[in-house]
Amino acid sequence: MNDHPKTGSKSEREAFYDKIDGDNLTPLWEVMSDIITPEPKSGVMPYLWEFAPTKKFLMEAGELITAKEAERRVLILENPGLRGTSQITTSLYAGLQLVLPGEVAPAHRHSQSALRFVMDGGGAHTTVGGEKTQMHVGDFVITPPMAWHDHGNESADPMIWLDGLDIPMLSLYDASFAEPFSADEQPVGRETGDSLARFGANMLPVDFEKEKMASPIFNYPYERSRASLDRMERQEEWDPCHGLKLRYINPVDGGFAMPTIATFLQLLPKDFSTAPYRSTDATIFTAVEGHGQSIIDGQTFNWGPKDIFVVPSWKWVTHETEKGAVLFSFSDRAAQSKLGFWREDRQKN
Ligand code: GTQ
Repeated sequence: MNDHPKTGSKSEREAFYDKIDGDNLTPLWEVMSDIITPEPKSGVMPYLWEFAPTKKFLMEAGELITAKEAERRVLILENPGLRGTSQITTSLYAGLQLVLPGEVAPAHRHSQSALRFVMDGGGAHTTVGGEKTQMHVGDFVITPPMAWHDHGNESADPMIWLDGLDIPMLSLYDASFAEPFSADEQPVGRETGDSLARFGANMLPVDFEKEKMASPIFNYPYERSRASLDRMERQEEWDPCHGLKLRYINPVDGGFAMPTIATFLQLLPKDFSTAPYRSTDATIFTAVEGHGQSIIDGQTFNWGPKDIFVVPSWKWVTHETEKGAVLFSFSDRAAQSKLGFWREDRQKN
């Protein structure tokens, strides 16, 4: 005999919730399906920032405040579904940074990892951990956690790059530390190109032992990555969902170049349409070359060079292009993979 046990009425339950509320207790069964969802449920919205109008606003900001006064003169790309949070996705921050000719963005360091993807301009430099690198359009540059970094522009043109940081992840863990350097610029102690020579030739210094999680290479020049795609294109072996897609790696262990953020460069050949794809890592894309169209969760976004768009977690995406295109992208896949919950799904044709 299994008599249904006697339980409380709705009002008795509510009275109970009120009673325990003052002791900072609350019933799981009222919220369980909201917090443990059968599929990702995100406030992140698909969105595209066109480069030209955004650059105009950034140049206006250039007349309002100096890089030094601002510390970093950046317009944050805030997801329309997450306004007021400085987030482009739930776990990532992105912004467009402007350094005008002659300016210095003063040296500081923080526990957040940063990537720069160079968008526009004739040349600027960043110094990271005592080595200076020149930045050119399409270069992917890393600032590892707690590495001193300052940026400068000795060229005649304004320089704009896309910043991607794991700020929301550090906030989630309450693990943010930051400090200024004692001068605007840190001393340069290594030759430009030293780390690329040591670690970027498919070789490692013979007794090198891994100490840090981030890649010891901190500038991945576009010229090199593009040349690989160019050479591979001749083989005409396309991934149905990605075209030709490479991930930037830490040459020491083959993992992603940054501990938390995964970065990719992909080529879509002429007259190519990708098969529907979704993954749990909401992804920020920017076109480096070419024009195309992406359908994200049923919404169509047309893009050209330097436009930036965001694909939320677990929303279907397809890309297509007529004349061919190159896309750079980044996401929190590096973190999700390490933590064991990253997932992807490909629609079978
Ligand atoms: O260049 O160090 O967009 O510290 C946000 C925070 C850039 C930077 C950002 C930063 C930086």
